[in-house]
Amino acid sequence: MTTRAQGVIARWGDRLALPAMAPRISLGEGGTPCVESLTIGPSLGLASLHFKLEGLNPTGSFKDRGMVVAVANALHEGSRAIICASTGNTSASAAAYGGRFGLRTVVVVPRGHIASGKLVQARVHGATVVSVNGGFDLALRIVRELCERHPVTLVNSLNPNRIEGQKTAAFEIVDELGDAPDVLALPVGNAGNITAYWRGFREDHRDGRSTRLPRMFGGQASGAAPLVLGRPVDDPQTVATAIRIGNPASWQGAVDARDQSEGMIASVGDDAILDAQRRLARLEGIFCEPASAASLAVLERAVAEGAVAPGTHAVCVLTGNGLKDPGAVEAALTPIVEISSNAGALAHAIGL
Ligand code: AN7
Repeated sequence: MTTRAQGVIARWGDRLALPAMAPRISLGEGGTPCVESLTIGPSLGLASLHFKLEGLNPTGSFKDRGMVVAVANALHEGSRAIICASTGNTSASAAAYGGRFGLRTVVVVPRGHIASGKLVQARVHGATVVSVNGGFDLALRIVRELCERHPVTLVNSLNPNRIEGQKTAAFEIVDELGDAPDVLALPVGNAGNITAYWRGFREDHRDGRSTRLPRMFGGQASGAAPLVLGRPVDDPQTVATAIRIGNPASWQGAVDARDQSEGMIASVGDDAILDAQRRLARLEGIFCEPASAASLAVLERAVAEGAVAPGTHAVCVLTGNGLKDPGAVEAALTPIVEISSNAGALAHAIGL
């Protein structure tokens, strides 16, 4: 029996397309809890709702699952440097693993649209941080071009090792719940994760580890919803900066996951995203980042529209930790009550 502390490669290595001689590295990623909803799931009439807390990975997002596999393969191939374009979480993950395993790490981010915590992570772990005057799609384009000319390993999800590592989250859900859920809801940005989950669930089903295949429900922010519109978006906008992406690299993977699973990719407004984020925090005790809350928002939309029936077993993937992006919630917080330093003033302030 392997444990969380040993990481994704130790636990799932025999089910990953990773060369046998690649180093078995880890930062303790994976093994995240699937926590049952106490309030929101019952209020939606669901048979069960679980939240997969991917914000509890070492760098605070699901990206670590794929990054460890991509970095293991980069080391195996003798690479000395890794690079990615990122809306924030990939850069934080690349920086941490690159630092730990002695690789030069370069991250390219859209200027002014990265959550503060993610940018601090990339820098504190020692990555070279470069910002571009444009969005993620531009950053990815120039990074890909650079990788064609220079011996630097691309660790965006175009790197197949990333998707391989990320599919392990589906394995864990099947393990923990005893079968696949009826519905899996998750945010969709560059579309690597929905591609990875669908692969993981199909492999479990093929291998007899699950009896069901879940319907895949993807949430895109309404200002950044290329997969909903069916065409790239030039200037995507959303408060959920992690999924501020107009031309997803894994477009076909997302469409296949949606269509083969008889699921849906729908847009949700920034207001619905922030409202879902706030209710997760207040009612369930879970602080995820805005993009992550798009999973709940899209599930709620599907229930409201009758696309998900009462009695369904659902899982929402909460992809990243809310602490990364305090700026997104600050405006809506109730003010701190200021008092002078005595018990009488305290009692008065709290209505006693
Ligand atoms: C919290 O870090 O694209 O659909 O560069 O950080 O697999 O892209 C992040 C994406 C969802 C979307 N939730 O996943 C990046 C980046 C969070 C994220 C997504 C991201 P994909």
